[in-house]
Amino acid sequence: MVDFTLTDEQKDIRDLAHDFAEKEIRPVAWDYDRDATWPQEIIEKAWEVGLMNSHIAEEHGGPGLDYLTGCLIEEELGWGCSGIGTSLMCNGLASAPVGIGGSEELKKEYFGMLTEEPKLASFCLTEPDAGSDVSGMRTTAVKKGDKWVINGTKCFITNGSHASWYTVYAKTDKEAGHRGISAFVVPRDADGVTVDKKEDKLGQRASDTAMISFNDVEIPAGNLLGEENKGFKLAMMTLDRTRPGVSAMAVGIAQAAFEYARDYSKERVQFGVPIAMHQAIQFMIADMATKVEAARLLVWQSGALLDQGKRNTLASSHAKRFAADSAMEITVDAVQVYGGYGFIKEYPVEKLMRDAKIMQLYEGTSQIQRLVIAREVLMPRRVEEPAAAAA
Ligand code: COS
Repeated sequence: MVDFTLTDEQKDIRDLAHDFAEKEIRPVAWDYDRDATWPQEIIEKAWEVGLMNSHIAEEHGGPGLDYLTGCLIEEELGWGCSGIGTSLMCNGLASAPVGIGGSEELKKEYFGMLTEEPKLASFCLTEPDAGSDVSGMRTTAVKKGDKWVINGTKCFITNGSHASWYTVYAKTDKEAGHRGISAFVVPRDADGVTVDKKEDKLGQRASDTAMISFNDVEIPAGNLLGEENKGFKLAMMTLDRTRPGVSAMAVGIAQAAFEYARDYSKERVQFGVPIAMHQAIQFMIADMATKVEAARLLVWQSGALLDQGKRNTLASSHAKRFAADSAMEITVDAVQVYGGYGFIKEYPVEKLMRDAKIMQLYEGTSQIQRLVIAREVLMPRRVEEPAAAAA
């Protein structure tokens, strides 16, 4: 039986997140966007009410929520403001490799940092010359006695300026391509870690995006995540787990744009009637509604598969590709429904259009999702991996 009914607990958490988005995020979101202000106060409040670190298991101090419930939270926060939502949710991305490959000691120490205080962590994969092509990274980690020494530069790191620790990917065998990458936990206060630059962005301006350098950074041997040279797979397994959530955030943006366009079309009068009476507008609103529904169902499917302990690579790429592209299309159409006013910052939808763009870029571009989908559809591959455990 297929049943899309949420449990009472899931409904309660979704309502909590919606309420938080409506009361704490929406009233200030446009100011934060204009000024690119860091939402520290909102992070502290969200942490206080239990909306952060949803996947961290109870034994490590988190709520241990399932992935589908995490998606419900992300959609609502994305509906409030996806820039602030990205800042709130980034701990999930940084934590996932620790949850999959970290030792018990690492989980205790680094998850503890996030659950005992409203602290942040970042995921450092991308480099100036290695975006979609992860194997092209140049950061290195060299074993010296009981330490690893890390050198390199990572870019586009969400929450990078404010993180207390980083999950860092580095080459441990330069000749071995994707089979020569390993992942590590690096504390922010280690000698040689520097935040070089904060990016000035088109959208999601309340989120922090930074360039981080690691200059002869020494970390204990035990900070290796999983096995040496298995970091590429760890990154792919991480993205399988986090793409449902980021897709949910795209659904949140799309839902917000749809609601604004729907309501405005009933108020704005042209040719003597509300523009919602014109079929050209009705069809745009109808297409927005269908895309939001379809994207949400793909998101739920990709999260539910994880909760069933099943591999969700194909489902999470379907969700990410469709939800991101739909959010872009819907926000562009929302601006169109608003007409000239849609182009003016005083009205809400141009921000949503700018915010939506990053959904087609981060955590794998829409083209990378199509690549994954094509491979999974044309040449299905058996990938052995542990069942999807909570972080
Ligand atoms: N889970 C587990 N293992 C996986 C996997 C997954 N989802 N996807 C691939 N693998 C494994 C493969 O089985 C293969 O294993 P072997 O070494 O045993 O052969 C290995 O990883 C390499 O896979 P593949 O040949 O598909 O790798 P490619 O170099 O062709 O890269 C893409 C694949 C392009 C899909 C990958 O590099 C990618 O996702 N890039 C985008 C990265 C990204 O999202 N960046 C955004 C920044 S993070 S915010």
